[in-house]
Amino acid sequence: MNETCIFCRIARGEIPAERVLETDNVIAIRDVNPQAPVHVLVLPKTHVAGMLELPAEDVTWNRLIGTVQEVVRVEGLVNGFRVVVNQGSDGGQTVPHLHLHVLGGRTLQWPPG
Ligand code: DGP
Repeated sequence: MNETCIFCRIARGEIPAERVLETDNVIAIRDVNPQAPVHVLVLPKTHVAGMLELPAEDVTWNRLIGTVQEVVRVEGLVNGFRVVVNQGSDGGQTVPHLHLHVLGGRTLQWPPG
């Protein structure tokens, strides 16, 4: 855990967030600044700075993707959705704790900016 990381603090319950789903290892919360009718962040409870800090074989990836699938189901995204990881400064990452954005509920444009 990271004392000052905002997503660690949300995971610990120190900062409120609307939780969509929670397992022992992963939480799914609504983004405070939604970019689509459904905008949920899926993140590990333990601190991981970004994609490159989590080995490909780590079971956390399965847990994150499993939670994305469950979010899609409970949010009823039957027409599709988008999963995004913003990584590093060029990728537009603002919170250095790995999180998957799940966006849906409208037709999404491509390419992103
Ligand atoms: P990124 O730019 O990919 O690092 O996305 C960070 C997202 O986190 C951004 O869309 C806004 C969201 N966010 C930042 N602070 C909070 C917070 O305190 N609560 C919630 N629910 N979302 C937050």
